[in-house]
Amino acid sequence: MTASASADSANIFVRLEAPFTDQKPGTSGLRKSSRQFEQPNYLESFVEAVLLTLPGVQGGTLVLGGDGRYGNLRAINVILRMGAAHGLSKVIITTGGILSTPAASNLIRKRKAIGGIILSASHNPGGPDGDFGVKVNGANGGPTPGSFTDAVFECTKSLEQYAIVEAPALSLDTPGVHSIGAMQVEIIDGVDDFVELMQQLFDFDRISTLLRGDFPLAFDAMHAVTGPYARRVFVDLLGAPSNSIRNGMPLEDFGGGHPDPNLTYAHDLATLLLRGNDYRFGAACDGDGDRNMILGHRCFVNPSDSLAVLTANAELAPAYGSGLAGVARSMPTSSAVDVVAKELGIDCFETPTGWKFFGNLLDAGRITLCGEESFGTGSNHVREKDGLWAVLFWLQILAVRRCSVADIMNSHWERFGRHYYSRHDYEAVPSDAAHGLYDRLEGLLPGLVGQSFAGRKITGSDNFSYTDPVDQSITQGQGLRILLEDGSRVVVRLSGTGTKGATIRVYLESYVPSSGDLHQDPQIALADMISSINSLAEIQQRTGMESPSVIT
Ligand code: VG1
Ligand code: CO
Repeated sequence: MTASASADSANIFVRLEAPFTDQKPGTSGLRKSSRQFEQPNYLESFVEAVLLTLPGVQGGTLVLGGDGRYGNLRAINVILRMGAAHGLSKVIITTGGILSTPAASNLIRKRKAIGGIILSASHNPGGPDGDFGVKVNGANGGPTPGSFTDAVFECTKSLEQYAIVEAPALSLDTPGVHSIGAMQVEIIDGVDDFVELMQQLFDFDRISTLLRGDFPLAFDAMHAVTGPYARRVFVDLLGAPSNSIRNGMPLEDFGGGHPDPNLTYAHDLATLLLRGNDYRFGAACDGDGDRNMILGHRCFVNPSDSLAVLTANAELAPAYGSGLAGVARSMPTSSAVDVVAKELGIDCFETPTGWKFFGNLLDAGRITLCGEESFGTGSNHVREKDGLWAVLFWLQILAVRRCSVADIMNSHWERFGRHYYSRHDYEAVPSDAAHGLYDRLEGLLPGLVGQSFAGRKITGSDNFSYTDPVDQSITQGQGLRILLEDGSRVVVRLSGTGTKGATIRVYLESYVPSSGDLHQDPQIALADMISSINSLAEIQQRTGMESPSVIT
């Protein structure tokens, strides 16, 4: 695409030959390959639409940073110059442009910004051949709602030009205050405010005593954004040995890895904990620091269970000692937390996938903790999921209870029963095949009730729809559910964060009461349901894949 430019005082208006028509944000922001973002004017088009749509840009303060992936610094430079052209009074940016998603959420709230732009494709790989992304958060610090992203998308489709100023690239090496035209650029240390918040929530002295004792920990930052945060927290403040942090240096391509903290992509860490004997606790975070994986010696904590455990033990953390207002989980997340909430006598909400749906409940004070099966856990301290927060919360519980992670899981299941859970992802499926499978299964749903599935009767089936309890907005088409008589269920969804073809996610859940067998391999406990959904949805035939690309 070519473009022509004309200058008006300091502002340059660059005309687009034709608008981009593919800038529809997904589950969390606009996520595309780095190559797509490198097309002339592509990033600029989206940023223009954001700056035209976000309330309060004139004279407002914006928080800006990213996970350090390839394209981060170029995008920061473009957004600063466009922000100046659009009349922002201030942009707060962090040294090196390194800013985790939860730290950004905190800064937006603390500095009363109009919102923030976070440059990240989260857990997707980075580099010239990887992915890039732009996430836009609002004044509450959380992901902007669907109504906002829809408006941005509409704007991109008819955009004729964008406004930008000329300015040399700023060095982000050290904190300081600069200006671009009338706009102030404040460069701050991105770790300070976040760490201060964590110190308010948890008992650092107590956790430090644990870590200085015989409690070797391995934290894998996956060469992504959490390295500097983890070093400050675990090594400098809590006294863990320096080599506790693995892959702690943020790299533009994440060292060629896939910064997704699960058993497949954080395989080295998983092996250390699940097969070795050197560590008692392991954790990893994703590209932008909002996801977490928790491991104990020979013990993997399923994220749905993690939310339930944090809820059941919340009173052990200073910040949550006075009780929880309520909890929420995304629909595909297991009901493990529901059982705990019931016992505590607090509300438990079920929302569609994606953190933005928790925002209203958090803002309204209806919930304190929330989480997703996709390794996301968080609380009302920010409006994003928070990987390091979850790790600290686990350490807080371990510091008080003085037992192993496996002990915590076993005692939890003995008290509440166990929700066997697994997610099967079929990645990079040709889009037609994935949509064909999904549409066909949706068509089958009404006829399924009363039929047998995995030896049990199907008692319900639908495409999940959500009415927000706070603003009554309705969100439809959030995933196909097949509900069985014993409370087991299968959910099938199409991912909204992939960039290659389509990703089919199959979520499987089955409950065993505390009197049942609590120690099976989930793949075995769920085997009947796995084979039933595979044949019902014709997964192998339609995807051409013998097995899922990722099993959690
Ligand atoms: C995935 C997860 C979802 C999460 C989203 C963003 O979305 O399933 O639970 O909120 O990623 O996470 P999808 O549509 O691909 O299933 V992140 O770490 O990218 O902010
Ligand atoms: Co993320």
